[in-house]
Amino acid sequence: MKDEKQRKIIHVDMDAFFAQIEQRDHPAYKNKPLIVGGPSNRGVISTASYEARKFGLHSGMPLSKAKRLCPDGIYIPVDMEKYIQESRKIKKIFSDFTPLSESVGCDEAFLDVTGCENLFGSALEIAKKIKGRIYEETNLTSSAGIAPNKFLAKLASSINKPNGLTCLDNTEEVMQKVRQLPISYIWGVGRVTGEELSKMGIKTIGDIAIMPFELIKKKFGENGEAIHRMANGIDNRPVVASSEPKSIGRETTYETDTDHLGVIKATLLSLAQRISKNLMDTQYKAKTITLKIRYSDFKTASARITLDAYISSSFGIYRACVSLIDRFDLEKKKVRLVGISTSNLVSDMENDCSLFKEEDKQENLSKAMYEISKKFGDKKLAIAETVKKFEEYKKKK
Ligand code: TTP
Ligand code: MG
Repeated sequence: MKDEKQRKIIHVDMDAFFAQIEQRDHPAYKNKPLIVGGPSNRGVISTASYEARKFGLHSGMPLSKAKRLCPDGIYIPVDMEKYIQESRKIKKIFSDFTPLSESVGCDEAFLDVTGCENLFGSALEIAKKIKGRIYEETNLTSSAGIAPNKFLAKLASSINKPNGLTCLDNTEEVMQKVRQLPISYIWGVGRVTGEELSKMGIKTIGDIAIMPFELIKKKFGENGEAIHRMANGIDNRPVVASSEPKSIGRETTYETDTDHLGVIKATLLSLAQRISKNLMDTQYKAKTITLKIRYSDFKTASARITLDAYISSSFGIYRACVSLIDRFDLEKKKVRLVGISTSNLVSDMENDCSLFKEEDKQENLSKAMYEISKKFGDKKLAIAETVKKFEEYKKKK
């Protein structure tokens, strides 16, 4: 990590992301209080357009309350698939400017552009170019902040929204203004910490900055240390490049080649369970499932299906594979290896944006099983069908 003074960090955050996309796509929603949210998000607002924010509406507010505050607003459900497409375009633009781009949610990222000056110009010029490219390619506005650390960069992007571009250096002049801001502007100060601090009479960033470091550390632990440092404009956290796996898969080679469909299906279920666990561990979901089969003559064939929804359940992966089985030559050839690969992945960051509809029972069941196995170990839980199929297989051998 470079010396704090030398670092050039840009934070980019899309303005009213979901709402802006809908306003772009529906001229009738332009300049109107638009509220995106719905039942899949447990009846709370995902986001409100800037016009709706004037009525006091914000993300996380129950829709029932929103409708009281803004009865004439336009209320529409979340269309996550659409927002993910836009999110991907934006992330691609970031990666064109620096490999050091860290996603923090579906619509924002930190970019460390230290040393990129020779390629793209100063950090300010880079931020302008990024905002320009985003607008050109998506017709959406974003806000960017430029600073020597992450805390100030995020603060910078948030203070002139929408369509802002702000530089904050950790000079005394800047810090004087920062100190006047409420503590909620500091990362890591959520509702609970905020209330605790407020009980101690701490309201602004400046209030916390002058508190003895040891006191804040004692009361809030590591989080307190970070909060105190940020209040003093210090934040040494590096920008960590987000690495997205392209696919997650597993394969098995049989000790003895088989043509038994039951055995192959049992293998698929077992592989699907392992992949499902891996997806859940890493908090990914997949949309494309590829089934690979190597025959006893070592020839390999594969088939894939792209589903309508993103899944991580073993049932879903298994079902997709079974739907592909007819495409293979299992009547004439024996099978040596079976593999499943899941791709077209979406990550937790999109999950943050309530991507995954809670109604899917199998996804929920799978998640519940995953939680139980995390607590009590894998062996306690096995799907009855897998056990049965493997027992049949063992008997046959
Ligand atoms: P944010 O960047 O926090 O909000 P925003 O882009 O809507 O508005 P701002 O201009 O203040 O940045 O979140 C990005 C998207 O994530 C947002 O459009 C909707 C979604 N989201 C939720 O679904 N629930 C939430 O509680 C929050 C905070 C965001
Ligand atoms: Mg945003």
